[in-house]
Formats: sequence, C-alpha cells, structure tokens
Amino acid sequence: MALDTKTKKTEKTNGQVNGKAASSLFEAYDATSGKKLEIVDQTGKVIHPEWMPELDDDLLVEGYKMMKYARIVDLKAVNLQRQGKLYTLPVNRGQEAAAVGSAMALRKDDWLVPAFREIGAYMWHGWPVETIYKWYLGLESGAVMPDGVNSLPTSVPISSQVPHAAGIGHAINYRGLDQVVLCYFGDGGTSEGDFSEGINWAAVFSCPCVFFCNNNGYAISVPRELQTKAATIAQKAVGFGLPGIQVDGNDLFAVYRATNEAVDFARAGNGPVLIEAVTYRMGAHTTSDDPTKYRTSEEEKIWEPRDPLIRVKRYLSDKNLWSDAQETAFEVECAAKVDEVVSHVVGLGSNPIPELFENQFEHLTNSLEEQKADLEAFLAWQSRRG
Ligand SMILES: Cc1ncc(C[n+]2csc(CCOP(=O)(O)OP(=O)(O)O)c2C)c(N)n1
Ligand SMILES: [Mg+2]
Repeated sequence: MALDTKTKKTEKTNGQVNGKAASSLFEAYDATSGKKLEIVDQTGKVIHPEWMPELDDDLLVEGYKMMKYARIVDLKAVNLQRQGKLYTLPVNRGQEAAAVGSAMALRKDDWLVPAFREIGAYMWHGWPVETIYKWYLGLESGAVMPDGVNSLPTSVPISSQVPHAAGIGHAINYRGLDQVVLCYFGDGGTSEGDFSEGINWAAVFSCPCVFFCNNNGYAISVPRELQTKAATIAQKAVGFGLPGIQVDGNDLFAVYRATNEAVDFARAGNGPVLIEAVTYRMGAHTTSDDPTKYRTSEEEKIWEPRDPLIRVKRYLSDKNLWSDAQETAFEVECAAKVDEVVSHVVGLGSNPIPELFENQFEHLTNSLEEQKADLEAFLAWQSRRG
C-alpha cells in the first residue's frame, strides 16, 4: 500500500488536530469506556445537557418530520408488498433516528453510502421516494443516483459498500476535496471481510469516512451476542486505530451529535471514525422473514416504548414546537404524497431485458450473452404458452 495521498489542510497527529484534542466527546465516550452516549430520554427530557447539540429549532422539526415521513414510506411499502405490488423489502421501522440523525450531519455535497435500511437518510440526502419504491420493484432505475445527489445506491451484499466508501474517501483525499463519506452497515456486517478491509484502508490513508453501524440487535435471525465476541461494535475501532463511539441509536440528538463531531473530525483530515448506533429493528428483517421464529414478543414489547419517534415528539411538544394537530395534518400530507408516487410507480412492470443486462458491463461477457439469450427464449416460451 505504497500510495501517496495529497495531504489535507490540517496537520495530523493521532486523533488530534493541530496538537489539540479533536473531540472531547470521543475522549469522554472512548470506545473502551463501555459508555453509551444518550442525550434525551424516552420522556423527551434532556439528561445530558453538556452534550446537547446546537440544533436550530426549525432544523430539528425538519428532522422529526423526516423521521415521520420515512416511517410512512416504510409502512406503505410493507403494505404494498403484502398486496403483491412490490417485491421483498427490508423493514425500517424503529431505525429512523439512526438514519435521519446521522444524515443530518452531512453537507449536501458529502457522500452517502447506504446499506439497505436507511430510508430516512436517503430521503434527507435527496433521494426521491419514487426512486426508493422503484428499487423495491426491482427496477434498475431505482438504483440510479439522482442528479445532484452524492450517494451510492442500496447495497445488499453485506458490507460490500465499505471498501467503496473507503475508495470514495481516498479519491476525495487524492483530489484535495473537502467532502466526507458517511457509510452505513449493520451489526452482522461487521463480521464480513469487506468491513475490515474497507475500514483498515480508510484508517491507513486517513480517508474522510464516517463508518456508521446500525446495531439493530440481529443479522436476520442471528442475535448480536452470537455475531461477535467483542463487547461492543464501537470497540472494534481500537484495532483499526481510530476513534469509536457507542450511541443510543434511538436518540436523534445523540446520533446527530456524534455524527456531526465525527464528520468534523474526518473533514479536518484526521481520518475515519466508527459509530455504533444501538437500535432495534421493530419489524421483520424483510417482508419474507418471520421474527417470531427467533425472538420473543416480550423482547419486542420492551422496545415498543423506545420507539425513536416518541421521544423527539415529546421533546418538541414540551417546547411548543409541535402539536398533535400538526402531526395529524402532516400525516395526511405525507400519505397523499406517497399515494401520488405509488399511483405512477406501482404497475411500471419489470425491467426491460436489455436494461437488466446492459448496465453491468460496457460489453457483455460471453456468459451474460448466454444468460440473456436463455431469458429471452424462456420469456418467449412463456408468452406462447399464455
Ligand atoms: C455477502 C452477503 N451474505 C449474506 C447475505 C444475506 N443477508 C442479507 S441481510 C443479512 C443480515 C445482515 O445483518 P446486519 O448486517 O446486522 O444488517 P440488518 O439486516 O440487521 O440491517 C444477510 C446475512 C447478503 N445479503 N450478503
Ligand atoms: Mg443487524
């Protein structure tokens, strides 16, 4: 790895910027401390005012609205799938604070590198709902980066996006740009080789990457405790030589505070940070999964009152920034927007065959040519059969 990268504007020394500690937060919540950053509790009360981020009221309301909108988009998608109108899709419910709170820390020109359970982050960063539903329909157009949105599409092969994020970070350094990459993956994803290879590369070359683990307790049916012997996912940062922090992933404020700090740290040229957001997948893994086979309803009930939307709403209501009447009106507005999208996306059909194959390589390989011919023959046979 003898590549030379153009160094950025700040001097770098082991987690410090120009000789000063880069972040007192990362020191106070060091990955080995066993501490988890929590700022606002379930009742909407600020329990750690010293870490309360400076969040403009309007921005906070926008963040809450995005969480709510993402929830509505997700629930609608699950309903449509149950009616056979969309294909298998990952259920997002419960992870809205982790998705939105983290994406809120990005600038518009920063890069988003998602896994597949971050609807709120997609939407905050500029992906239209329409594209998200197209992806759930299996359409290639659902994976095309919208103009002006710096984001890779959904990545289903677990953690395969982590080296991509490192690569984007490397390119940012090489070109001397001022951007940051926010890369998501799950707790299960931290067992993959790509996770280690990507983070190691980013660490060695001080790539401006924030690695964000949505620890939702499970990798399909495998509980987090069986996934790794590490006490926390955040601790894994130590071996790579970078700051790691565990946060309450259902606390929008904690997620935003930590990600914002990590983004600043990375942008200043200090290299990557690993954030572990402890959350819970309230729904099934995907619409093809049955969680009753591997977890108890008692456990699900424990997480119900920890729903990330509840505490932001309580916080906002206590400050008279949001009311039940506004909530109802907003729900109606979102439902209408989603219905409008659904009315022209659902029923678009499946991929035209050329699109399915031609987006892969400039020239099709021999085996892809054969597969394409086989598929065309099969479809012709199917239509003759009626
Ligand atoms: C390389 C690879 N192996 C296996 C799978 C099948 N698979 C899909 S999701 C998943 C679990 C992922 O768990 P986690 O990383 O915790 O993310 P979560 O689904 O909980 O958001 C697995 C094993 C896959 N998509 N890619
Ligand atoms: Mg998981």
